[in-house]
Amino acid sequence: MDRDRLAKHPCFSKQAHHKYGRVHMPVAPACNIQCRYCTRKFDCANESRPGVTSRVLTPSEAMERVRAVAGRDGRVTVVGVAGPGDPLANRGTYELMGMVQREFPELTMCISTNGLLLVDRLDELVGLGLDTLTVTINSVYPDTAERLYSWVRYKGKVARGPEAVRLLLKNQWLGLRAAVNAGLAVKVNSVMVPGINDAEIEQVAELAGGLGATTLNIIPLIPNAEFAGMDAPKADELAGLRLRCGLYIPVMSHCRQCRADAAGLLGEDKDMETETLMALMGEEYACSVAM
Ligand code: CLF
Ligand code: SF4
Repeated sequence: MDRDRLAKHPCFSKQAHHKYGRVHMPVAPACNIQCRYCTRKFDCANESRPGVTSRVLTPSEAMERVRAVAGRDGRVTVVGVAGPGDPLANRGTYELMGMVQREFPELTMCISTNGLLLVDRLDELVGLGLDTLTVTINSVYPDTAERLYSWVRYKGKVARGPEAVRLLLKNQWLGLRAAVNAGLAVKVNSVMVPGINDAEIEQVAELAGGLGATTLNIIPLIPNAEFAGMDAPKADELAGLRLRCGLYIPVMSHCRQCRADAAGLLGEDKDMETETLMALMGEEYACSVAM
């Protein structure tokens, strides 16, 4: 991974996030697993705040948006796909990557995945110019994972229980190692769920750091779906866990839990409809000034 690109990535570099932004393309509606904290009406909870994406885009529509946002705003250095489902489970992700690679090779391509398909799709992703990758890994042990995931669909078969989570954990950890070995900068996201995996995230940190991941992002649970009645972690619990994990791997602390259609600097997001309106108004204003 090119160091200059990483230095301009708002998530991988804390210094960069005041100056550089990203645009997320919601081209991935389907998901191949069910996290117990996710309701499918919302953006992927592993990477996104639960605000519905304005709409799902086709790859061609997404490309129009890349031209409109990244083509006009030099601060946007990264095109990401982070939902609303799992990017690797949707052909639209790969089609969009091919288009971005041809038209905007200078932009960093970033994907966030649950990791189930990572080993299978890694060569294709690297061939399409992937630079940075996030894998959400919430546990090390199957017993814990069973409390976090209700099913996994792999190669057309739906599995539940120990068989399902063993497959998911194996693919996540093997995928992480393979992605690092392929030269990608890899971030691990862990959703902190009090009483279920909070005591295990230090082990995730140790393993991920040992395998060469670049950074760990601990995301506090946003209670939803089966976990709607649970408490989110308290700020001091989150801060303490981040400190302890920092012994093993650099820990990200500036994540904004973005929408799947976010655009601009982190935390400055507008939904896509507002963005379109602003662009139109900007054009009209420019025309009226020129006349
Ligand atoms: Fe998007 Fe994620 Fe890439 Fe960043 S977001 S796919 S790594 S370009 Fe960043 Fe947003 Fe946090 Fe994600 S602040 S939710 S860590
Ligand atoms: Fe939801 Fe993302 Fe989990 Fe899929 S991977 S169930 S979209 S949180």
